[in-house]
Amino acid sequence: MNFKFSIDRAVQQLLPVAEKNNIQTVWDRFKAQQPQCGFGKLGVCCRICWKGPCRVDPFGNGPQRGVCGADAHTIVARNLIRGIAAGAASHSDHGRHIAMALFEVGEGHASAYKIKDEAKLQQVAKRLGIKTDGKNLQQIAKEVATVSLDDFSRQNAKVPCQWAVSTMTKERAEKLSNLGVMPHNIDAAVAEIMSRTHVGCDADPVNILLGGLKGALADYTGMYLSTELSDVLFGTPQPSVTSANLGVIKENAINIAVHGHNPLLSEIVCDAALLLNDAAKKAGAAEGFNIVGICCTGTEVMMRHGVPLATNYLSQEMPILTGALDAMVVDVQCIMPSLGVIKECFHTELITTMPTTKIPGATHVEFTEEKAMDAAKQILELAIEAYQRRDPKRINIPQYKETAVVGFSAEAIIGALSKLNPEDPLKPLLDNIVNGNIQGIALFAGCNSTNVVQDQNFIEIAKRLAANNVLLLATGCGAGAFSKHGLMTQEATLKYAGEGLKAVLTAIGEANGLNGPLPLVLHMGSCVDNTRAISVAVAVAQKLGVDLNKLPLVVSAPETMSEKAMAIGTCAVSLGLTTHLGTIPQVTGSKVVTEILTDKLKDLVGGYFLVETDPEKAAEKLLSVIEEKRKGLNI
Ligand code: XCC
Ligand code: SF4
Repeated sequence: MNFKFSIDRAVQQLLPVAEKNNIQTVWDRFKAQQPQCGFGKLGVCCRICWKGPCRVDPFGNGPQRGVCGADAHTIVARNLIRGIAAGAASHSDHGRHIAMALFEVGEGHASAYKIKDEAKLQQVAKRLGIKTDGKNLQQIAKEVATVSLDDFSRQNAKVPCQWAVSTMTKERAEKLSNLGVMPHNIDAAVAEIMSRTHVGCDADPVNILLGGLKGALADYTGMYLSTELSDVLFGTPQPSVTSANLGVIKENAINIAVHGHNPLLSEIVCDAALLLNDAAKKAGAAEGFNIVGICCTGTEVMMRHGVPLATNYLSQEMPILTGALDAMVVDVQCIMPSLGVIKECFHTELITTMPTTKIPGATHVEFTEEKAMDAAKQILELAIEAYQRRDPKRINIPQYKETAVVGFSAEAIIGALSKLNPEDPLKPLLDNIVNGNIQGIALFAGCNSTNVVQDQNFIEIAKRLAANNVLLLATGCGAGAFSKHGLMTQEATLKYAGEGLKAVLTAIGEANGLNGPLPLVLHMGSCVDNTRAISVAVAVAQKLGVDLNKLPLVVSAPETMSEKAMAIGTCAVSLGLTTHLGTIPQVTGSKVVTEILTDKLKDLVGGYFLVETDPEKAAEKLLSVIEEKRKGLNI
């Protein structure tokens, strides 16, 4: 194979193992798919009804309308917002599960869970306008859960989702309400997208895209409550030191990877592993259980417990190829069906846990809030059994791992800043933005994609921005990339940060008793945790008395692929942020849609998509956006 797949050396070491064992990886399947359908890539293929599939000829020679008369603009817009709806549904379904668990705790059920962060519960209650005087924690939890669940069920369209309006700047909330894109009900916004894109409904691309913005803001609502209520139940992350990449898998331990997105089960698996560690040792594993993470579930337990990250999305098949992974426990989203095939070649037990995510070849251990601990114990037993089947001759653990300082929740960042100025923690940050030590802030988010060399865009763009004194934040598989490649370390700050940025990170680090700076990239969590970054941005904007679109803050999703990423990206744009995409979105078959997304939205909401596949050019463009925003603020 003559093209490079990944800059991750652990992946590079294991690909020949796959080849030798005749195992197809994501990259083999990508190659087998070439050339991929050009109509699909442009977004001009419609399969919405059975008169189709219809496709519009992008060169203008063939048909320009589908059988029903839909043109390229209608088709592209409809396809895009259906993706946004799926993304919003995924994030908010995750949020619903967390809210339901909190409700159960409030009712005195779900004994595996408790309220771990009382202060956060109080703070959330206050934000949602819930009176807490004289109420006990359980009551408050129940009311917070109820108000959160109202955001899924409210029928009065005049009352907006409370998690949305209470978390953005006032100007932003008003702007979005006036545009008619502020959701009143997460589920209704998703349903509305499905209904308006049914055959013979909305055909106006502008109107369709506005429906997409509303869906993206429903996504925002679901993400926000997922993060905050997870903090209430499992604790708000604080900085800790851990490590990342396949070298975290241990030969003399029973290795269990937690993979997916929802922390409800993985949290309990971590608890149970501590309880039952002796059983693992008795089975012959000197180091007991070793829990490692993949994708966002991995990130959740990494942020809260310092569980090391095995890998991010695109290389999720690799842990099995080490021959030392005894079980992979998956919940929902971003889990490749290929895992069920690949694990057949090894001893690894693949365990699905959610009724909506079953995979052929996997063992299903159903998870419920009520029986969470039982499920976790059953999973550990399956892992012990699998460990007995392990073939020592096939073990091949790439000895690559990097230190990663993680756990930068908004609270942790404000806490660190408060060591410089206890009365006004944001002031040191603002002062340094104004004096130019920090030129701006970039939030890296989103996935890996086979369309680019894995992790490369993240690393290249980040290094360039850091050298130009941009403060870097990251979530999701982007954060996974940075942690695997050693950019979440103090050494990276010393090596790559520009002088101004280095001085600021060092001042904060030393005020916090670190012998040196904060890490170069601050790990803010999983994809739903993008709202952590937004909460910091909103606080900064409020302090400056401006709306979000005025801040020298950019978002970059350089390897984006999932429908959730479409929703998050559109949400960032709706909030007023310039959002870079490093893969070509499947919309370019419509000039109208492309122009709206990359340009016209700027007038409407202040944010827009900046598409640039070349990492160097992308960094330059992001830097000029930051400069333009600074000029706008007269700094
Ligand atoms: Fe999935 Fe969250 Fe994308 Fe990673 S970043 S590939 S969505 S795991 Ni969310
Ligand atoms: Fe074709 Fe219209 Fe049906 Fe789409 S909705 S498949 S364009 S007939």
